[in-house]
Amino acid sequence: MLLNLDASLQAQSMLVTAPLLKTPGRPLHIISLPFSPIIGLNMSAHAEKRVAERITRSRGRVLLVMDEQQPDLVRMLRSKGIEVVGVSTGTAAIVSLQRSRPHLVVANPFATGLSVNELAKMLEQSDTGIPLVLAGTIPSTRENRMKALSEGAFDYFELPGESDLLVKRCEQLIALRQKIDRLRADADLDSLTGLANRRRFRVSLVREVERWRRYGVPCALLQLDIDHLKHINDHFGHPAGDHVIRQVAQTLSEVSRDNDTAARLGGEEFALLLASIDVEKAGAAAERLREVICRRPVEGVGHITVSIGVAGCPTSGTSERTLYAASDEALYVAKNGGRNRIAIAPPLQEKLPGVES
Ligand code: GH3
Ligand code: MG
Ligand code: MG
Repeated sequence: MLLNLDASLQAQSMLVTAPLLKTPGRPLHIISLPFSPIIGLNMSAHAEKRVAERITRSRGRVLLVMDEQQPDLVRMLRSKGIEVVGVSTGTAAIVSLQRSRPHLVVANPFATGLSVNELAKMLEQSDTGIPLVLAGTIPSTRENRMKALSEGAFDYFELPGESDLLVKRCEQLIALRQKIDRLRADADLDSLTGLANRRRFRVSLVREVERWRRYGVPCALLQLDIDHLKHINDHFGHPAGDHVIRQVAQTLSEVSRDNDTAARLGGEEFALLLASIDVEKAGAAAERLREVICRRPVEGVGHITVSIGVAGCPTSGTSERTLYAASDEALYVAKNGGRNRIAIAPPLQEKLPGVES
């Protein structure tokens, strides 16, 4: 947890009693407090955890759907650097799939409770389109292979005789799957800052609001806009303006937790979607974020400021559209109030009756 919310309990209580918090405005380029990160030790531990996770994620993951353990096959796959994330029977495969997020499924077509057709369809329809390969002890005749291909699998291999061929095919399909994952990740990134782009942000917003609808888990949306960037561009040049944008992005990325989404929505506008957090804590987090950004000088430019609009789900909106609109309105309030401040969207009850949530 990088935004030290606990340290800002005082600010939180202020937010509870004041739905529209405005902090005193400070003129541009004047504050020169030393940069005191909210990140400190936590930051490196967090970064280390992320690196470790990335390394684990970069290894191929295979889920085996078989009635029996397959020690020889598991050993062969491991010797190629492929992790076997589980061995489950047909009926348990769905749960294992969600939990282990494999790159590839290898299934015995005769495993208990398994319909190859259904499994293939389910894998294809999953978010990432996970390929399926069949393997078992019946002979790999032309007929059996043709049946596997017709049912949506990538081939059928006879065990144990064709284990080496199966492992080769696993390596090939995992490499392809990882390439698709990389391309997809790139397509979701903003090229100037490396943050999520608007497209990726929309997906996250839908996911978080859905989590509220299904499980009652709150979330909050911060919309952040750099103050007077036009002036900075005019005064210091466009590359300096780019540098400002990148530094704000860097701070956003440093303060986000794994389940948060930091995005550049376009130009000098950003969003930080905070998962599992109520609007009071989000307000305190926004205030700390504003402080961190304005204390951290940008090389060649000096101190910069940002304005932030905060809206909580369900407090200020319970759909993607209304939550976004509420944080947008709050940002407008912060700008109009003099910039270098945060504003929190008012609770829905305070709006006129009949206003859609
Ligand atoms: P405000 O405090 O009202 O937000 O003022 P502002 O100057 O930041 O906002 P305004 O909407 O008037 O202008 C946005 C500026 O942001 C102008 C535009 O050139 C600049 N901008 C947008 N995208 C980029 C970019 O990618 N790089 C740079 N350097 N500037 C950008
Ligand atoms: Mg703007
Ligand atoms: Mg701006």
